[in-house]
Amino acid sequence: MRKQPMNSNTACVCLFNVCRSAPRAQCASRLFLLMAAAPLSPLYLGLDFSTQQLKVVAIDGDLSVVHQDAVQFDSELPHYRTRGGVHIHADKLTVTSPVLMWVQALDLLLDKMKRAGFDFSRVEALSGSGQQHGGVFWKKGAAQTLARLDPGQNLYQQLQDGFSVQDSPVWMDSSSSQQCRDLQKAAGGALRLAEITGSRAYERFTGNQISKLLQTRSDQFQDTERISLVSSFAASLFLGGYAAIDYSDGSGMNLLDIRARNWSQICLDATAPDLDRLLGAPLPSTAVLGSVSSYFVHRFGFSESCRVVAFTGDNPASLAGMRLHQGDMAVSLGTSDTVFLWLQEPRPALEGHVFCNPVELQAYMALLCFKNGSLTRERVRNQCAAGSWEAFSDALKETPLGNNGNIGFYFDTMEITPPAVGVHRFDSNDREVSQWSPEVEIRALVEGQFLSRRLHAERLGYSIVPGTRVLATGGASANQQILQVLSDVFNAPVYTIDLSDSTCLGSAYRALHGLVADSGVSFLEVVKKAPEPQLVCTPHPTAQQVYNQMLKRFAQLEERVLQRTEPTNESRS
Ligand code: ADP
Ligand code: XUL
Repeated sequence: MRKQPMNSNTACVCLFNVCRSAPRAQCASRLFLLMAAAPLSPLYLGLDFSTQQLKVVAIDGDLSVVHQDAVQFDSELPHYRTRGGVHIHADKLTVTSPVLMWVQALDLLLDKMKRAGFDFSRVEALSGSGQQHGGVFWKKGAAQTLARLDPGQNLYQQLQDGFSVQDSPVWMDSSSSQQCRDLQKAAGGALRLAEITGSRAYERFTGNQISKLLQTRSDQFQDTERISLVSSFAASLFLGGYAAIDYSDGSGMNLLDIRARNWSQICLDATAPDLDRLLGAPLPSTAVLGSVSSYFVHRFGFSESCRVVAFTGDNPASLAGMRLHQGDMAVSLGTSDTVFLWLQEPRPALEGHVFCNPVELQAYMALLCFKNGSLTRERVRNQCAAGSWEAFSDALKETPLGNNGNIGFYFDTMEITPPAVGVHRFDSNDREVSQWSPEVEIRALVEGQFLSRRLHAERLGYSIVPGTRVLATGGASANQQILQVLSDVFNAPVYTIDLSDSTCLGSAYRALHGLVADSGVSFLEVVKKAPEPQLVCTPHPTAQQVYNQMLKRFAQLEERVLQRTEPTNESRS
């Protein structure tokens, strides 16, 4: 604990609880600890540079949130003319964000906090996250600018000339198909690339964007002295020098060997010359990178000893915010569905992504994205349950586990996992049928969605073991009957966790953990005071038998559906 000078605000707390009411001068034991009154206890900041906004959360040592703020890019920085924080270019494939918008957003956020009376001197450590895959290209000479920032001016004024590329490619970009094909060829195929980097080649992954820059705008590439991810760019602003890319966010580049935890030479060579120098050495996500630069000390009153813990990607930060345990799985049932898995042994596949784990060095996490989530459930609810979630739930209650062998696939739009489209219904003899009763349709949709989540999670190395928990979040986690199907299909208890800001909170937790990670204290030990998830469903006794059988048929039928789907521009070869 920090020592504070005694003043009128300072409370005296006896270690042995014996002299609470006694005046300080009369304290018999004299074994009291001078503890600052609540306003002076240390704080931990978590920032999130997401697609549409920059957010911050401050927590105290008890993990209680004491401050929250945000800057919306579209409305608060309208001169960048972004929509949803991005520019979609005329080819519809290229999607970028102005890097100076992110810099200016940080100026604005810190000014807001200062005006709100936030006491920066109490921040003992900070960390953060960024939208994954986005790349920032620092111009030659920018390191010097960063190291000599003048506290009399804002960051935006001083970094105007700091970037060789003004419009950073972001995760929504899909313009680098050619580079993806080239990389897969150089690595020995899509699966081989996935085995090395955790994912086959994806257009949005930073390595393929770097390669595209080199091939299409080589002057800008030549003018670059350092390449950051959005996360490490943000950390660099606080450090006043280039921050290392952390292993977890670095896994979203198609460049990192996720087992060796270093850049893969094959991938570097296939992407750009001398790339390891431009990227710097990657570091563990728990690493303390240094202290905030004197700019932040003098301009905002940060303490000189305030530590900067490596920033990471938004999905890894969210895993930390949800406090996933080994063997757990988190399912977010939002506009689209995402699945996070904690993995000990990764088994990268052609779908989904395996990243190094952000909170435990030896572990991994997997991320699967499913585009047809709540919007498809809403469409079927409107067609089969007159727009009522209650009637939709009743249909689930009234139909048997396994739906009498009927299996459905519902991809209203081209799915990511697996890359298939259309609605496909099969009866218990695997014969294609064109329609079902509304109740059968509703159960087939929900069972089909969760069988798919399980199939693809298992392909990445996930297995259900005793003690496995499924944590559900997002809008549809309010629906008990949907969660019951989730519990049955996974044969595991389902818990709900109410988190509006898991990325920011995860970053603040990581800041706190970063201070003690080197002494071997685990992340879960540090966050044990956070509220526990609530148990909402347990699996039906027959669930295991029903769905183990069904999963095998589901996998075969999915292959049939895939054979009918045209390949997408995302290279699956
Ligand atoms: P986002 O991904 O945009 O943050 P949310 O996590 O807020 O979205 O989820 C919104 C979705 O939740 C809506 O599209 C809606 O279909 C779904 N939803 C809300 N309430 C229910 C319910 N009772 N049952 C099933 N789905 C629901
Ligand atoms: C993950 C991905 C997005 C971004 C933006 O692979 O592309 O989730 O991290 O949130």
